[in-house]
Amino acid sequence: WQFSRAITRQPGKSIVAGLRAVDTGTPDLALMLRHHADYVAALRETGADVTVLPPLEDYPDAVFVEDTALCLPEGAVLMRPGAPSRLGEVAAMAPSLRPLFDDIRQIEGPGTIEGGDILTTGREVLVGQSARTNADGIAELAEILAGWDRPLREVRVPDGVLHFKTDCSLLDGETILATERLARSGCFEGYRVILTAQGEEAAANAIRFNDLVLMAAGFPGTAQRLRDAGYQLREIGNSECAKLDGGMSCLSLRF
Ligand code: CIR
Repeated sequence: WQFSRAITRQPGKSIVAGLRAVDTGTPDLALMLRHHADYVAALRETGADVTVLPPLEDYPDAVFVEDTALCLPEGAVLMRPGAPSRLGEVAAMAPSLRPLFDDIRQIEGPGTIEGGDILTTGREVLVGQSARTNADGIAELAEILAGWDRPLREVRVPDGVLHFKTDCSLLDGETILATERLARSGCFEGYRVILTAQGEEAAANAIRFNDLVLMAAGFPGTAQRLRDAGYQLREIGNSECAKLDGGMSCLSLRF
C-alpha cells in the first residue's frame, strides 16, 4: 500500500456504452470527470507521481485501468480480460508501462484474468475466480509469480459479484476491508477484517494509497468504522462509475 506512482485514464464520451450487470442509468460524463479529478487529486496529495492518460473512445470501459495489468516491484504482468470488448485495452496500456518496468510479462491465453480479481498483500497474491477470471488465466499468472517468489492463492468470488476486489480491499499489511458475504467464505483467515456496514457492500472497493484510504462517498457506517480504526479517509464521489460496476480500485494502476 506504499506507492510512488499511479496511472489513470480519463473517461471519454463512449463511457455511456460501458459494461454493466444491471442498467441503473446512463453515466453522466461531466460528473464522472469531476469525480475522476477528485480521485487524481487525492492520489497526488500523498506525494505520488500520477499519470492521467487521455480517453480511449474505442474502449468504453478503459477508465477502469486496473483490469489491464498487475504491477509489482518485480515487474508488470499484462492481463487478458475476460470481457471481449476490453481485450484491446491492454495493448493501449502497455506503452505506458514499458519505460517503467524492466520485466514485463504477458498473459498469453487461452485463459483470461482481470486485475480487479487480484489483491496483493504483504504475504501473498490472492486471485479470485470470477466470470472474468478463469482457472487457466490464474494458472498462467501463478507460473509468472512463482518465478518472482510470490505465492498465489486462488479464491472464489461470490456469485453475482463482478470481481474479487468489488468486495474487498487491502487497508494495511494485515487488514482487509470486506463485505460479509465474501469474508464468510473464510478466504481472509489470518488477516484482520473490517466488515462493511449493513447495506453498504458497495463501500468495499476502496484503496489504501500511502497515508490515505480512498473510498466511495455515501457510506457513512463504513466510513465511521474506518475512522474508528484510525485510517485517514478521503471520500470520493463514485455515483457514475458505480453505474458501470466500478469503484476506487478500478480507476488506477498503483506501484
Ligand atoms: C466492466 O464490467 O468491466 C466495467 N464496467 C467495470 C470494471 C471494474 N473494474 C474493477 O473492478 N477492477
